[in-house]
Amino acid sequence: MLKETTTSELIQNYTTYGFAVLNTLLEDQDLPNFELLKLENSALFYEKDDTTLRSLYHLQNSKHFIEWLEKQTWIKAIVGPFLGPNFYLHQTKINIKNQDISSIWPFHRDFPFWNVFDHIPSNKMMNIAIFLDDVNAGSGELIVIPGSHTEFLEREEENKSTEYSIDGSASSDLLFNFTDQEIELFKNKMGSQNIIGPKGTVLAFDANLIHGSGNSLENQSRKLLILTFNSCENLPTAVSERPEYLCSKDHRPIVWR
Ligand SMILES: O=C(O)CCC(=O)C(=O)O
Repeated sequence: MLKETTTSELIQNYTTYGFAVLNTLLEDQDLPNFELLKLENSALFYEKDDTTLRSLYHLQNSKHFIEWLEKQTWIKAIVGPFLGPNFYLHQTKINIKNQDISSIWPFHRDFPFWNVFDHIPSNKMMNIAIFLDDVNAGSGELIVIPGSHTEFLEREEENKSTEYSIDGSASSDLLFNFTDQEIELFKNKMGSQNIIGPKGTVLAFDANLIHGSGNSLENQSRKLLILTFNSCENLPTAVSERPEYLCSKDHRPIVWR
């Protein structure tokens, strides 16, 4: 089990750069079982060929997942200082990377999806990403722009009038993305970091951090579990039109065992 990490360094990195990689790994036996999650009623999202699995959403449908989650008290220790004692799962998914170009995630921030489409008022949210496989350079690793969580372009104001679509929410044709020039500007100013690491690596990242990933040199190269938490003090102000698997309507706080 991951030790309940002292949070001061994590809080400092997370606040300054918009992300933090934990200094301990989850052991194999402490990771959820992907095959069980796939069997237990998760929502499956496919690539453009309609055959290759891109993402498994709404893991909350799985008894195995809930039993696993309730035991991860280290999550409470990391997320609690930012979101307060009570928070719930807004979205869960496992992204599976492959060689096809449609496997990319264009550079984007997450919070516009949750604010504009799901009516969550403020960014009292946090992503915890857990590597279910080793992630190497070229295996479709996540790339982040450190510090971008507090730097916005003026034109991002227009995001507020974007119409939602399923493809625009979960495929490589993602809404709220940036032009190549905009990303170059951000990278020139702030640099970028490729997040690689062994299976069991844990990354916490801010919902406004600009991040994305390319396709992979290998097939089925890595599975990345992403848990998105929202504070119970930051409930949506209206009901989202998006399906339950993209925006959970269950706002009960997680109970830790
Ligand atoms: O799996 C990835 O590489 C990126 C996922 C992502 O950016 C997202 O789910 O918002």
